[in-house]
Amino acid sequence: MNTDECSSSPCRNGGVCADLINGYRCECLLGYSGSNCEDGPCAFNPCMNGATCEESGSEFSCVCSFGFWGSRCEFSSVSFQSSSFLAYPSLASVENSIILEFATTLPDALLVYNHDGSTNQNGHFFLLEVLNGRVHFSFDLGAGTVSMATEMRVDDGQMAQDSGVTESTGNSLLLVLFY
Ligand SMILES: [Ca+2]
Repeated sequence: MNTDECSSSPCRNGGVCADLINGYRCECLLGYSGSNCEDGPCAFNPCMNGATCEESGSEFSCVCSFGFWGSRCEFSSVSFQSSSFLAYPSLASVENSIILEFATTLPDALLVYNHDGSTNQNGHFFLLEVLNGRVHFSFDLGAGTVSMATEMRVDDGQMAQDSGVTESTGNSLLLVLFY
């Protein structure tokens, strides 16, 4: 006599039950596993470095711990506490090449500020900052302040995949300044 082991609906998360002789088998939906499809996409800890895994159907997303980023929080980065900065001597009055990569979730942040050391209001400077989520580049080489800004927002917390000023998909800028 064959009993229907599927009558108790043992398969979870949308799994389909197949009745067998003295048993059953669950056919799990994509993203689920286990004999009763009890393991969701977070069951195998895909998020790294202390991240929290959140399930949404068969998909998962990682909420990274502070200082980590990436789809699985596999990358680490040096971060600044609020209102802190690194200070260096002013750049020399020659060609300077600055390659900068950053990731931020803040809509407003100072990235680079360089001035010529003079204390009057006509001093030369350049400034790279994030304002309202967009990168602004400002400078004054003696003819008044010039400002330009990106249209895309960069405060998505993601690091750029490649660098170069012509790339509009990431958070990298290549600045070549001629004084
Ligand atoms: Ca059976």
